Amino acid sequence: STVHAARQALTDLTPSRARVLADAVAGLSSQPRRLPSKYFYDGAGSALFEQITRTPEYYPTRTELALLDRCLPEVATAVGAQVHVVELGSGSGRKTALLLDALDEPVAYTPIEISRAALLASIDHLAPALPDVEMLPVCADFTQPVDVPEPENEAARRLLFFPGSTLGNFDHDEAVALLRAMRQTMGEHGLALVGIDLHKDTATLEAAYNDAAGITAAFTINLLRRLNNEIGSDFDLQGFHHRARYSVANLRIETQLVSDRAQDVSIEDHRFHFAPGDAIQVEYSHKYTEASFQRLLDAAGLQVMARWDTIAPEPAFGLRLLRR
Ligand code: AVJ
Repeated sequence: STVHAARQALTDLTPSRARVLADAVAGLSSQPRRLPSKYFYDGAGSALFEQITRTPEYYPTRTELALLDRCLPEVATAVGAQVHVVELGSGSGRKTALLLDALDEPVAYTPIEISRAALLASIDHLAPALPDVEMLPVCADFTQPVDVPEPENEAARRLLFFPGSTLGNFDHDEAVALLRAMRQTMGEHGLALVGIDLHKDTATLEAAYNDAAGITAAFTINLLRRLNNEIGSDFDLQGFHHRARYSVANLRIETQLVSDRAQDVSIEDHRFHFAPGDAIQVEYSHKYTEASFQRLLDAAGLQVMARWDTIAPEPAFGLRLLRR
């Protein structure tokens, strides 16, 4: 079956236990303490993220879906026929379905996703409806170099798809490195469609990362559960709480796990002491201005070919079609 074929074609570069362990120990040994946000996304974390996207406070997903609906016909015209879509952090593939539907003869789809469970589920969903699209899933951390599989149709033009403002999880230098790598992956004639959440009032932003039902808090705490399961750390899941605040100076939501009391955490031979109120920085979600995004593009050697922005009173969110 198509599904079976997709599973067979899976390129599996899931981060190893040793890698997760080394990153966790390095991050907790540094000052300020931090843990990489990419490790939010195990099977449970990806499922919690999908729940976040359905909370009333988390506006980015529904806002971007509506914006995609408006802009995809123009994107399809700009990109032309015979496209190989390469998506970074593809998650559930909900936005991909819209994109592949809008394109003229998409020939291949390469989702690059760190959560193996989310990746396989997305292919199981997408493949049956798109029998003519070659599915080339890659389970990998897209911040590391990834060889994009070559589709059978070698003439296909690449379209990189990076929605959701996932770019916002990276600081300036990381974002520039990622955009440069994307520029390379696009090739001379490729394009990229990138979603960016835009700077707005603090109340709207902080509500989006502190939903009343507590799903975002559960998503943040799940990082500790994942580490306990995978690398044998002994974080007390009841001993830390989620905190997400908007820094206007840095144009980003800063999400932390804050220790409720004095406690020690062990990972193999390493011991980490936390005083009450000590924080671990776990996620940045940058919100862009025209100028802050342009700075990244200039540093990466990319140009805006077309742009779409939401219209007030919708929350501000943008899509940018990029070329070299
Ligand atoms: C999936 C990375 C775009 O940063 O807004 C949602 C993840 N974290 N709520 C974001 C997230 C907390 C989300 N991205």
